[in-house]
Amino acid sequence: MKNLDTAKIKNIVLTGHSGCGKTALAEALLYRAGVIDRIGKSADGNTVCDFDPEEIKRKYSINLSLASFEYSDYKINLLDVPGLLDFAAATNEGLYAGDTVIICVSAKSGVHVGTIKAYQAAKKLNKHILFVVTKIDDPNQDFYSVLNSLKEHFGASVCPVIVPEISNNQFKSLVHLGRMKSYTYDKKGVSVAADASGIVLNDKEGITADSLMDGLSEAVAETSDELMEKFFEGEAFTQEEISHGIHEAMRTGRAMPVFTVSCTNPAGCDLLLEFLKYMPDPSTAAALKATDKDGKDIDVKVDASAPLSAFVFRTVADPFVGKMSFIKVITGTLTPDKDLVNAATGATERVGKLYTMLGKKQTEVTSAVAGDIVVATKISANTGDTLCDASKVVSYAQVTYPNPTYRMAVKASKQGDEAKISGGLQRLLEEDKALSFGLDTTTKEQILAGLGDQHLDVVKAKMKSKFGVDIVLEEPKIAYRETIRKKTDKVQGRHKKQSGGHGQFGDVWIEFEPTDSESLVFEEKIFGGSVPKNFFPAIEKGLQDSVKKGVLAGCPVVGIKATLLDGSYHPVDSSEMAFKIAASLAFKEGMKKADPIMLEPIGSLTVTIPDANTGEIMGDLNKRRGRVLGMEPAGDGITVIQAEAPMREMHDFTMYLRQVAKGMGEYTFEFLRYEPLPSNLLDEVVASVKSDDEEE
Ligand SMILES: Nc1nc2c(ncn2[C@@H]2O[C@H](COP(=O)(O)OP(=O)(O)OP(=O)(O)O)[C@@H](O)[C@H]2O)c(=O)[nH]1
Ligand SMILES: [Mg+2]
Repeated sequence: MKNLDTAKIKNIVLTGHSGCGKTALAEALLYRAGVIDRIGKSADGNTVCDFDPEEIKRKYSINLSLASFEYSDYKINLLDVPGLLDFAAATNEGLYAGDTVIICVSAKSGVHVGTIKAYQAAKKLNKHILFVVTKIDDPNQDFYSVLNSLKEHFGASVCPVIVPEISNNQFKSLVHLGRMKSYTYDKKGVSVAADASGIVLNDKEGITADSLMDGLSEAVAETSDELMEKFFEGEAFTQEEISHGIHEAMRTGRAMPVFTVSCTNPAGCDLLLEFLKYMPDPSTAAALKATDKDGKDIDVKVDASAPLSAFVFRTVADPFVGKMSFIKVITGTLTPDKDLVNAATGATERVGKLYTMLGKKQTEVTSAVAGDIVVATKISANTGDTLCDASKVVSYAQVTYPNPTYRMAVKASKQGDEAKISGGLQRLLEEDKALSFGLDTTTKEQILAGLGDQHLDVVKAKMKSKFGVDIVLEEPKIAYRETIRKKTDKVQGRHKKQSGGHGQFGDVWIEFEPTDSESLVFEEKIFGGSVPKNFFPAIEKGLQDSVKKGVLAGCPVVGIKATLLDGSYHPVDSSEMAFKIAASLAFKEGMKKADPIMLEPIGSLTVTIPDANTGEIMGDLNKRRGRVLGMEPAGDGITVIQAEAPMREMHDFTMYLRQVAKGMGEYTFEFLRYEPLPSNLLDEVVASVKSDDEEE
């Protein structure tokens, strides 16, 4: 690919609900641009963008893929991202790198949570938005309802530009409202144009092209004072004014144009490709948030004339190629073999080779200008790092990632594979920022957390295919505790064994009582040397060992104080070991007499949900034995609920919330404190803890 100007680059990210046709649209655009000579399908596992074996197996996207190609004299960097919420980390990385966000909407199923999420994310990042209605060839398409729904959800700046002619519920042609021309397509997506004046767009509802011109005319009028005046005086725009106005409205982001395509029987892809020229180039896109070398907040515009700075927005850990880093050049020109500074670590870094990507296919390039997106291999920088020229160090703001709330304990299915698990997962963590992995110190389990069951299922499959390790995912254990509620009288622990020769003798009287301290508190109040001082440490050690396993379910005992009051010893038979055993006998006896109870961990919960879901979520929290502490509107139809809930009831909350709030809910949940376990749950919990212990 030849060297380019920033002005000739278009970074387009394809977003939308899962299954709406993003990967198919990338395929159709590549076909129409002459980059590929046949259109692959997700179902056949032969598309350019879904090349990962897991994507081929599952028939949906799980990774961000980049398909760069030349069209006219432009370089289009298409970023195809997953629609499924489990893979939202990749979606967010794509949204960050793209300048124009195409939100795909199926003409069959319309606006869904994925559509709304894509819109909200694009708005938040100040990106240009373009709606592309796909699947117009489908016999169950309902384009004009979908168009109304887009207007209802996203307001008056939704502006139809390319709309279908539907006759007898069948798609006939695409009408370019700006040119008032209709386009009919052959099997290869090549169109023949005809005059569309007076055309009826939908014979069933009598929708005419003229009736759709209002939105378009308004958008055109807003592009200049002169046109606005004309609009208010009711004068018709000339064809040229409309055409220029649409482009201007798109370039400036005043209107959100609506296009229509079929991806499988390609139609409309020629018109869409042509329009992509009018989408902003990287230098006219919104500035990026960054901090300078002194940590001061700055805004940076894409600018080829400034010293180099480039942001690593995605990392792939490929067992064969090594590490691949997807980089967006923000300022200057990135070239191999130059010393750069990694602003995150201060380390000097050299980029060896640079590639442009077409799905999995790499083509080496010699440089990448500001605004371009390329891949570097084997660099040490990580996702989120900025590489810069030493003369001007900046750090770009991070991509925001969803919180990994879906937790599973991870184990090796084969003994001895434990080290391979952490090695493999460390690599996967580099490429997936919505994944976390670490030891739960309370339960001693390795916990893998992600965004949902499909997410962790893919991690499991990748561990097998990339690192050859079979992992097992299980519901994590709950870290129960035991404690006492009553002070005991002094309790005896006496260990005496006479088995010929040397005997064993230890005898202690200990009093047990509740205390605030989590760890055991040990005191001694021995008078007259009934137990010699040198045995005190052994007695304390005996108690310390004992509190590791309580008498109810064998869980650690917290909040207990032991005071050694009395005892006796034998000048020959007493030993440290004998006193340790005596102390543990006293402990067992003492705990039984001190009204022992189980404690369960309680977490602090913050749930952010659409207002309409509050009733249902509150009811659900009640069923989970949760306590709602407060509920506050957070604006924009969102409510925040603060609550506390037992951790044992919350394992499936991620999937539950996704289903109830249709993907629009979020939450955080963190350990807060221990509370007594309700007595009706005691038997069930004791049995489950004991069976877990037996398994080990
Ligand atoms: N008839 C018809 N089918 C389409 C069209 N676009 C996509 N499809 C089909 O819809 C299904 C889903 O398409 P994909 O492109 O994989 O959807 P996606 O948006 O990439 O989905 P995710 O990767 O899960 O987010 C596939 O079976 C496609 O062949 C279209 O324009 N017409
Ligand atoms: Mg896809």
